Amino acid sequence: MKTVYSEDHRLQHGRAELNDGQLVPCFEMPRRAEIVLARVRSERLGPVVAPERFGRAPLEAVHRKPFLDFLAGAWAQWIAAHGDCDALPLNWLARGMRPIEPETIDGRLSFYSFDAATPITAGTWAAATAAADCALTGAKLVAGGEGAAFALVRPPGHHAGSDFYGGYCFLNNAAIAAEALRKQGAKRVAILDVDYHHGNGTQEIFYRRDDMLTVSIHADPKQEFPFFLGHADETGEGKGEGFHLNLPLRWGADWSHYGMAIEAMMRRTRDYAPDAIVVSLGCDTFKDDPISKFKLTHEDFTRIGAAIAGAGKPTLFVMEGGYAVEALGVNMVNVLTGFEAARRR
Ligand code: SP5
Ligand code: ZN
Repeated sequence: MKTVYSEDHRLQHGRAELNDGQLVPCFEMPRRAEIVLARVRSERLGPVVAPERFGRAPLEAVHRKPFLDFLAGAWAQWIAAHGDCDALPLNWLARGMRPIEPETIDGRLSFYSFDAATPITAGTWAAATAAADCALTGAKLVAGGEGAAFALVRPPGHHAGSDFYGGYCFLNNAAIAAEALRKQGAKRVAILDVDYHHGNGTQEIFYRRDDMLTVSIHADPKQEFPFFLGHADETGEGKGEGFHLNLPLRWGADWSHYGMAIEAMMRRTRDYAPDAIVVSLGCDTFKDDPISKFKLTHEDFTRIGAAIAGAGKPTLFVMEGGYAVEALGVNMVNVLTGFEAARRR
């Protein structure tokens, strides 16, 4: 399969995030993409192609305009106030407070974000739009009959919602691609999220819709970030009721648990009979991931790819999390080669 990749991901390299009570170097770093690209090449997965540029319209199909304006202008407003250091928020709304957008940059960061681990830098907007363009290029390849494609992107996307950012995510690359697939003729799209963390942004964006199935396997929000979405009783609202499936697993889950969740994910996907699949592909379920508590092995990622191939649908893989950086190339590409090997069978 083709890999869509842009070097512009390097423009997002935050210095520090708040973790376990300390500012530590960002887990979401440029080397993540570089090690995956090296593995794509060494395993001869297929050609690596540059993205086309799609502009604002496909972003506006998923995100609210004021939020996009905020992201595009946040850095300029931040350096005018504070000089050249990463922009992080310091406080958030709680129950009883009013969601009125403030004027100052500190207030606007607080208004649009949900964590202190997602710094905005000089290159954030350029990197995030390049990632969305890679996902959109992948969607175009899949809509054009490619069978499968891989958007090798960072910053990731699945925590970003219609008007909020966080969890290292600014623009929801997978949601933007899924919406583009709908506009290019797919009547139903399934978004399968296998990142360790719940895809809260993706769920929020599509929660009232029945033309997008979202399924997420993730650490139980009672234990794990993002904490406030991803419970098993969230199944959609309005005509979206029944088209959103959450499969939370407890800390310590290994293939004996995860494999059953993957089977449930693929059963629901087959019932839905989508015209295309978008996979939010996180490998932070790996046993050595520094911020996660699942126990998947290198071989388990091959199994995930094979299971997804079983649906037999045009499939776009969009990279999300995975912070055991030295193992990330092997784990990501194992999913893709597992998919291709099963599809040839
Ligand atoms: C795309 C993605 O995977 N985003 C993940 C964002 C996770 N943010 C930090 C979660 C809290 C990490 N705490 C780990 C403590 C390890 N000692
Ligand atoms: Zn994650």
